[in-house]
Amino acid sequence: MNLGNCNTSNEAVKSWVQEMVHLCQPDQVHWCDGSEAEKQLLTAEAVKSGVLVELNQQKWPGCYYHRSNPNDVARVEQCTFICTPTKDDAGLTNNWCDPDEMYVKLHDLARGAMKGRTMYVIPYLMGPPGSKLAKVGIELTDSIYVVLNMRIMTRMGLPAYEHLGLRRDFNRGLHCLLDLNPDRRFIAHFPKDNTIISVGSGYGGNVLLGKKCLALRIGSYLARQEGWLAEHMLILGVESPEGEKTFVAAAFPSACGKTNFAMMVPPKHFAGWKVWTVGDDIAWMKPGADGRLYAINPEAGYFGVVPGTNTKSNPNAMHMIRRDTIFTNVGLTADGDVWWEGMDGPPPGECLDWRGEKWTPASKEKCAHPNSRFTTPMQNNPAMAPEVEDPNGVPISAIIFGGRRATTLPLVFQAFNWIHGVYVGAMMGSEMTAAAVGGRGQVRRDPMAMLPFCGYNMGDYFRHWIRMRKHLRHIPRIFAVNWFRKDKDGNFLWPGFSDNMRVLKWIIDRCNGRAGAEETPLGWVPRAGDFDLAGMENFSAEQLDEAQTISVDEWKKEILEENELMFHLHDSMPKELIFQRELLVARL
Ligand code: SAT
Ligand code: MN
Repeated sequence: MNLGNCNTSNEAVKSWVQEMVHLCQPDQVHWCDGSEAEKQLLTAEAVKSGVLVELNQQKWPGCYYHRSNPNDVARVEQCTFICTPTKDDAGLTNNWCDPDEMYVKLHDLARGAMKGRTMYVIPYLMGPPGSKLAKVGIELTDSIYVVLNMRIMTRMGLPAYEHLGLRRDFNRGLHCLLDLNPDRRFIAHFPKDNTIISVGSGYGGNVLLGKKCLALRIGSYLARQEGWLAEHMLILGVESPEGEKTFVAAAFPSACGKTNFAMMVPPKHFAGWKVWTVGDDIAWMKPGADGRLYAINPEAGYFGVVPGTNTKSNPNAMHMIRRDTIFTNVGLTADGDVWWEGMDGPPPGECLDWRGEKWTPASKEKCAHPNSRFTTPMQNNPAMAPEVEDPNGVPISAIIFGGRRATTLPLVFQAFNWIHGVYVGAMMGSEMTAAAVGGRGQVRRDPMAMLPFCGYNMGDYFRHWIRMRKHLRHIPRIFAVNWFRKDKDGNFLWPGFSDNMRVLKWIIDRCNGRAGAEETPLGWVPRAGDFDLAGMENFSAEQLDEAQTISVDEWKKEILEENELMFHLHDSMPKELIFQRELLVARL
């Protein structure tokens, strides 16, 4: 079979592509180089075939629109598998399948699946060129949309081949659209083989294989073997008016405002302060020679939730997505404009909704899908940290765990020490969002926001976290936050968005030994004077107290709800975490 105009001399890459070409039988093979000319060519092709719609180029230069199949708009956890040699290796929080069985099933589905189509070979690098933490993947796909998104989300083409050289340790990713039948949708990971096969979906999280599949599921597996951490965390830097920069990493479940937090503009009161974005979704972290924990962002772009994005919630994002952006599943007007719930300004009189149906402001349905997304290069972010290209990464002073909780969890507290912090992260609960198909609003345990993304047994993952402590001499402080607590009438107790800077300021002051706190059963919390509320309109110290309330009754319930996870992971749960729970009960 014709391999086309192959652009690498790496024999391992060539022979694997050959094997997959033989399996999928595409009409053509296109080896992507990541160039501007290639982008132009593929974009034109995607517009011609209707995969992309060109937006009004005056208003949205370089921007395009895509609508996915209505049955294919979010990650599907029930179709996601970790195929380790034993079920125990994957653990009860993952779907497991025997690798041989899964290979047979998926190769059967992939056989001849690209007949009449083009196979694109996407070499991509996760992480800054030259970084010891960076990894190479090759994704084979028959979706031109995937190519154009991967081009934004990763460093595609030459940097990948250069990093790989003649080695064979690249991630092998195969993606076939098939006919998008949800019954034949599988996202399967083979951690031992550093391999991913995704079939039957065209949606971001299922098919941009560098992101959740490689950077988190396979990444977390490799991280444990190699002594580092692959986490579902944003990375940001806070710069004081004096020029001191403090970096923090923060884990939140999908669609809980990670991108907004990572790109935050401090409120007026914080004149001279600046927040820099290193990453908005994923952190790869490893202890450095100096005993500090260093983090890189393996990605090169943002795949962010669109609804609710406006000049108040995220002014930097509004600036950033004005150009070079692919919008997926938002509303589209006849004159090439886009709209979504929560955008600035009034809605259009009439447009097409995310399904392509006529929509007016009187419609009952949402115009944009709640999980509609923008894909944008990080270079467009006016607050992108220059350190994002540093192969050594940035030193992390604080790790923050957050969830979406209407009750129980206070606005902020600091864990007593590393192991206590691991317990706090491990027992995190959050209300489910539109980022995954299924039970929206229900609280579920989402340890370290990694429940859908940990590529091996969650108990072993906690143990790995506990062990990392030994490799660190300057231990990041660990915090828990909850921006989403509500009063009894259902109103949010904390304004959030730019005011989260106040919480962040207390956190970095704690790390730098400057802010006070008082001890509570949960951990250290700011006292009235430790927390800067100046310049807040309509917000009083009493409201802060309410947001910070620790109710023993609510916590009794919370600890009982942790049982589900404790039972689930009983065989592998580190005893340290069971002791931490006993200590919490004693303190309460
Ligand atoms: O859809 S993605 O998985 O890429 C985003 C997310 O759920 O965090
Ligand atoms: Mn995410």
